[in-house]
Amino acid sequence: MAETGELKAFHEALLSARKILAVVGAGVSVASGLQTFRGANGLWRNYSAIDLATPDAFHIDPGLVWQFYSSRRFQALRSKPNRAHYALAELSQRLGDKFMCLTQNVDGLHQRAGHVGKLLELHGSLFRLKCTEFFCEYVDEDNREHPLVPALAGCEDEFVKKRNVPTAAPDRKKRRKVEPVADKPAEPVSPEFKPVKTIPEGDLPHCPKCKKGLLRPGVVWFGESIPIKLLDQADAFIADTETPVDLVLVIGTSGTVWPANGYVEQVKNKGGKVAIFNIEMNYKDDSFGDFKFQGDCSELLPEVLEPLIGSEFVPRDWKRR
Ligand code: BJW
Repeated sequence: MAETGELKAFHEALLSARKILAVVGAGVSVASGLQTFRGANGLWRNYSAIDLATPDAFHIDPGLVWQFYSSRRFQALRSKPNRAHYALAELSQRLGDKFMCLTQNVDGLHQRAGHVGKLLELHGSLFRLKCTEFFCEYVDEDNREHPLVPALAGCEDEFVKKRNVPTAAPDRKKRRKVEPVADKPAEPVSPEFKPVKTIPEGDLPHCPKCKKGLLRPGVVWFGESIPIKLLDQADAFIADTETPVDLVLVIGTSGTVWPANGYVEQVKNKGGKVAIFNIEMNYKDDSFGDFKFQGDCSELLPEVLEPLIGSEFVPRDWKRR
């Protein structure tokens, strides 16, 4: 936690900010049991999560990439929002249009915590499905079935200690909706090497509209463009000189991916203050942030945002790990 003087200065910036931007990354969902991309946890069956998040990986082996995303969908569905998600959701409710959250996360936990208003999922959603056929525009915006097809059953618990596996284990013969059943979020562990099964393309999810195209996860992979509509909304929020963004909260992200990291720079270059919340102070160089809060953001955010959000916003059934 920051020195008292730094916290006081941060609170002054927080309370006087005309608009606030949050740029959020995978670290925010760690307390919910989900893993980050980079570092020791960014592995899936000995593949780098980064290498699997590319159009090339999907082109070369869609079965491999689908198993990775099927596992991620399952993990996200069975996890619960944590205190960081609830703190940001409360901020969104209190500040309305004066707050925008740019999340790089695709797990849907912000919405499940009650986030309202300007929440932009820059990198898409695990629960959106899109057809890969060029002329087919099929999109399923909110599909929470698991497994999507029988061939995708069996790769659910890669990162999960056995004691946290839900009592209602997935019925691999039937498709079903996954309910979050564990009070305690699953804890990520280093995955051991397990060979990945080969799935013929015909057994993967296909488009119900054109009946031809392979479906893909509606996420934004490296080299793909973030939807222009989202970029325009983010630009408009930051470019508005009448009501500038005076503070950007950079939460649980390594800041290595563009354009998300570019928005932090833009606010800084326009004279806004930067507050970094991270378990490790690895964001850019040492001099980058005006305020630095090192630690688990699910612990830090509710505390440092308290002057704006109060302390009564976390649901009663939320359990600390
Ligand atoms: C905690 C914590 C706790 C842990 N509490 N903290 C060369 C130079 C510059 C740019 C480029 C370049 N070459 C290519 C580019 C552009 C490229 C890019 O940025 N590449 C860089 C890697 C170099 N960007 C793109 O390609 C983007 N598109 C684009 O630029 O389009 C241009 C275009 C225009 C028009 C037409 C065509 C193209 C798209 C980027 C999409 C990124 N996609 C992914 C996958 C999404 C789907 C999925 O989830 O699977 O997004 S990759 C991956 O990285 C994922 C994440 O959202 C993203 C960011 O990662 P994040 O969230 O920061 O996670 P980590 O793991 O890196 O960090 C976690 C942090 O949490 C760490 O700091 C921990 O310490 C911390 N932490 N526990 C607080 N408890």
